[in-house]
Amino acid sequence: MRSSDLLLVVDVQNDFLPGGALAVPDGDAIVPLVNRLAARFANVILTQDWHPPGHVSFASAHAGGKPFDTLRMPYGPQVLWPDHCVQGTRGAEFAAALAVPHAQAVIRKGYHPHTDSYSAFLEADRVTPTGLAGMLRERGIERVFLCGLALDFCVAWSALDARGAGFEAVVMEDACRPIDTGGSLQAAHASFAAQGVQRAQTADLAG
Ligand code: VGL
Ligand code: ZN
Repeated sequence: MRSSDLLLVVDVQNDFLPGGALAVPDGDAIVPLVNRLAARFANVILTQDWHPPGHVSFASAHAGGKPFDTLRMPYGPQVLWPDHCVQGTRGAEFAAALAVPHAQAVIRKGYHPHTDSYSAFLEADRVTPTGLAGMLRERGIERVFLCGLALDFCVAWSALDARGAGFEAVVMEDACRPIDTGGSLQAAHASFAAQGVQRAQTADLAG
């Protein structure tokens, strides 16, 4: 890997693992791959979905709202989710088996009560930055590899926004798992092709 490469480890948190509030099927299977992958990068940043109680993305916050329904918000369509990754809860903690002690920063996202943030770069209003793009630019990062959960939501939106911010983006597919609801996985693949997000397997990585 080059010194201008960075691995972004997206939302490897208890609530996205089997038994969690928003379990991604087979999500726990990626953890050993993520650990091995991260060991090859000098530059690693973790993201952490981090919602206040009653967050706008929770079905429970809307009268008659059901998980996996879509609601129209001022900033666009919002999928409603079970309550998940509530600040300070066990579900919001990183998976116990995640072993990335050399991670350099944790980007928390989704902490504004009325706006979701799948992306590590831009909130769902598509204008509020998290600050990650500036951090990466200041540090001379040019290429962002991504792994984690869920492929078709937080990984996909982060990869697309990495491209939008001028970085190369490479999704390590075998170190991700999708939620796959309402055509989300197909849509992610189409956007990757349209926006120049590369798709790779961990075994493809040289050096
Ligand atoms: C995520 C749905 C809601 C994700 C986060 O990490 O992909 N998905 N919040
Ligand atoms: Zn969330």
